[in-house]
Amino acid sequence: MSSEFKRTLVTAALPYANGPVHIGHLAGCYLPADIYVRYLRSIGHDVKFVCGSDEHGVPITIKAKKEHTTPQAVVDKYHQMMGDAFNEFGISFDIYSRTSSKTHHNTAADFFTTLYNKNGFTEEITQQYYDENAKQFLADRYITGTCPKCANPNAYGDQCEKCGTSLSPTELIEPKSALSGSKPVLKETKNWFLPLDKLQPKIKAYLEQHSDWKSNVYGQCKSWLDSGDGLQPRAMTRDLDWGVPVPLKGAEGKVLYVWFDAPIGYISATKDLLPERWEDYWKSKESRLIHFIGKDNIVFHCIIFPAMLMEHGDFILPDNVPANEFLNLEGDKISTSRNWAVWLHEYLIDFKNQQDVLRYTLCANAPETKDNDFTWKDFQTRNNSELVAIFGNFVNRTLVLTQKYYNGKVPVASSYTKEDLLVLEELTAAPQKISAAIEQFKFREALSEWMQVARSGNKYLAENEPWKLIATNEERVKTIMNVALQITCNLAILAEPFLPFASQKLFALLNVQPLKWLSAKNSNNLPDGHQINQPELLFAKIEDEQIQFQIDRLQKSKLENELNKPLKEIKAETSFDDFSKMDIRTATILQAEAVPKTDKLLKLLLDTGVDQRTVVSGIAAYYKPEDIIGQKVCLLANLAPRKIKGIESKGMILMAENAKGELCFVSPTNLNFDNGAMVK
Ligand code: B3M
Ligand code: ZN
Repeated sequence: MSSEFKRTLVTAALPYANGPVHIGHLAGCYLPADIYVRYLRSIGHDVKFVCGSDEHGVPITIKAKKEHTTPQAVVDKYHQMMGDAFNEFGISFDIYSRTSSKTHHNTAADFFTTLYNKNGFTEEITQQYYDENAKQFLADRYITGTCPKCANPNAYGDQCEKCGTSLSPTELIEPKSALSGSKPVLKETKNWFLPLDKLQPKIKAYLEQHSDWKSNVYGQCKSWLDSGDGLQPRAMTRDLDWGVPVPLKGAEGKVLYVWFDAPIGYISATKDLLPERWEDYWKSKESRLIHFIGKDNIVFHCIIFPAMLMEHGDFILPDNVPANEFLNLEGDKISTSRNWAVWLHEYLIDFKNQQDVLRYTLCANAPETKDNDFTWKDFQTRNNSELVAIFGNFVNRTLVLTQKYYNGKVPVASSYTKEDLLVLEELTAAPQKISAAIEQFKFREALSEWMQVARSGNKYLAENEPWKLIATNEERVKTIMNVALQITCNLAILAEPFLPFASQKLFALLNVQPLKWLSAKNSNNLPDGHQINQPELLFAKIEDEQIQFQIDRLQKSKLENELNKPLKEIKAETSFDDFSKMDIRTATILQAEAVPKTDKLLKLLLDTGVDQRTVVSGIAAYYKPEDIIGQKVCLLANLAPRKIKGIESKGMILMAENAKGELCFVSPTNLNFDNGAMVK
């Protein structure tokens, strides 16, 4: 750890309080932040870890509308739920605060006022959409319309989710207010902008001092700066009624832009945590500020927040922003609205007390440099083949043999072989290797170095076979078991940042108080004769059925979701002339029978009012022949005849098909309609 800094403030992105926490959140930001902080604590560095709920912004007001409740009720519910989930997964925040708190409102308003008094904003009058029925300005998300790029009729004022284009509300064709459905009108409004264009040179200089940042982060920042027109002024206030009120006369009905107030939430949380000492962490050159975030928040933490801090003048700037990429789930983007996610509160029910398994899998597979995929199969393999088969197996054999041979007392190592010394050397070199990786935010590498220690331990036991040697060379077995026990103890120390629950349990089994990182440089942490406790398993095998259950649940939610979605897209335009060529008319099924040697086809005899004819139809999966005699249907009567399974089929019965591919008849609602009535 570089010694130029006396202390470190670590922040993790403040999650929007509008939904529960899923594995993508954990892998993207909270888990790496927690590993980092636990490691710093273990080496004795002065570190504070702050987070909290982001309780402002339009998504929360939209959620409240949907649930017919107030934004406050929404954030109260999810603030509690998210805090609990983090806690249960061992995310060891020193404080989990919230941006609706009084401290935060005051801090954010004061910050704004300071910038305002320093002429840090430009005032601009712009035209914004206004809903005359609802009597309010509309946030971009509250306006829908047709995408000018891909003609999707349900694009939002900030983005078309179909083609991914970023939009501004005025680009939408036929805009509609999501509040009242009415056509919004453009109306003038005044807002305060951060002149990022003017600040660009300062921001550029700042970023260039940090070319050592992770390449995915630095690259994204560079492309913002270097893109066409460079940075643009950005509104820091909004016409909205949910958020921190703009502390200016004449700004009634306006609040601070959520991305202005949210990062100030880190400051407010530190104030709540350390009312007397918070400034040490924010205003001293000896302090280091590190933001853990997901990649969609990079611009706000690397450009906009530093710009705000620079303009304010009292604060240090972020020293590093180790953002992760995204975690996908079973090959698909995680999506709250499509319920394509693994929710932490659900995981805890299905895998009780197995938080470390998820922590391990998410870290081993973390999206550190590129998007990555979580699969349940991989989760099972990581548990069964690594945590159980390597780490768990090694620890358990060591503890069980110690009980069996020495009644749980650490035996004395009388003399080491060359091989023993090599193993011990590797062991005491491990903390340095793991530290180096963690300090560079390479958590996957760090974890794999840790697992390497367990692997060597496992190999050491397998090669030395103390269970055989015990019959012939008792002295040698004492040394072997002493070495294995020292490895076990150091594994507990080094596991702590990654697997805090297993680490704690292992210390308890070894009957020692948790030791700090530096102790892992020793290979004699367990003194001769020290009494250990009865062994217990650290990890249990995860069975195929458990994994299948999870996969089925995901598939089910995918299906349910598809059923609720508008079905397929509307086909390309057709002309009325083309439509009129089709002779569709009502008919009645007179006879029906299965077509032999097929499971899909029925042979039907129809009365069309003009003739009787045979039609072969692929509906056997949905209707039994005996049930559809007398059924009124619609028939495309002039379709060219074709032979199906040797039967001449004349025409096609119209069927409706849902997203699951199920079929049902389309038929006249008035059963008195004669056969042969034209369908137009
Ligand atoms: N709430 C966005 C998010 O949850 C935002 C982060 C704020 S960090 C200051 O992804
Ligand atoms: Zn589009």
